[in-house]
Amino acid sequence: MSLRIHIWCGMAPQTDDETKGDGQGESTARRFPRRTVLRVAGASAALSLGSGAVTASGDDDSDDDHGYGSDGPAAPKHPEEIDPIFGYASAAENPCSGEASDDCFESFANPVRPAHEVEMQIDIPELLFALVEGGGLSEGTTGNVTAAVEDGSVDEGELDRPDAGVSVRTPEGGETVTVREIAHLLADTTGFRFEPAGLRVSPGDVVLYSAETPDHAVTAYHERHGRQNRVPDGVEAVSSPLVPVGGYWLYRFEEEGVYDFNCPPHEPFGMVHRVVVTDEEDDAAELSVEDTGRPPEEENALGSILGGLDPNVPSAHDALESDALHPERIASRGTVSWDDVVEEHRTD
Ligand SMILES: [Cu+2]
Repeated sequence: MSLRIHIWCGMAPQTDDETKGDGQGESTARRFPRRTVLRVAGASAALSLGSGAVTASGDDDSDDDHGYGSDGPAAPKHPEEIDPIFGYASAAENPCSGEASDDCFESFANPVRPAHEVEMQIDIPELLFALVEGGGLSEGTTGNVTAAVEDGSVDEGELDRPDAGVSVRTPEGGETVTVREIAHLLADTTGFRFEPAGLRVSPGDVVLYSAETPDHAVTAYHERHGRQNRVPDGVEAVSSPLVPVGGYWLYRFEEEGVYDFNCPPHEPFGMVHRVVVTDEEDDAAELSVEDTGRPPEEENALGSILGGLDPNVPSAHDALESDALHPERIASRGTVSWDDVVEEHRTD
């Protein structure tokens, strides 16, 4: 696999003192940011391309500020309409970027104002990548740790030599962490994720997709993408481009029914998303699946990029078949977190 993740670049260290009562987690957290759910502070400004919004529909020739004040942030040009296939993508600064609120939604011009936000993230501790890079774990330890966290919590009784130290090379030099610490980090790993994974919207609602880490896109399971059709009848092959970090993609959901999406670079790691379009909280339309192409991926390849440490995250197929993402559950709850999907998978 040729995937490269330069996980140390531009990463704002984040402390999290959740220790799970083992007395070890806190010191680890100081040395290694536990999570890489990346809030790219400053990165969006660096990436701002002024008026360099891109639009598939090409109608970016208006000169007005489309709802941004003259002294506001670099004004992305918003289209009057969102393309029914390609939506509307922008590399300009995202006014919301993980901070969804009516205030930031109002930063968008009325014709394209979103009502919901979905974040595209990576939740893999940096230390795990450092372990892979350094090759510091033996096969036996890898298998033991993977088995001990299979249900999402660390069963210390299952760990062989939990206090044994493992050397890790970091940009600062070297560190030693214990097997126990590695197990807790693995148990907390949920991989590549849309958050929320499941979302209910009303017909006509616009959804803002915020790219918090690189290489994410939002692509419908559709015959014209060579996949099963998993969108309402008549809906075209919806897709965003790859959305640059700090940028965003807008899409308006018009047809009632269930839309299944994946992030093409990360579908092998289970990165999927379901939108239920309905006005009825208690009466979600059923998912319609036509066998027009490949079904969702049945295996999750996260273990292969983590040197064999496998956090037991569901595959694309298993996530979309889960009770957690059942259309009726999404319709009644409004949102379903990826954490719920992972938890169901680990404890079933
Ligand atoms: Cu992705």
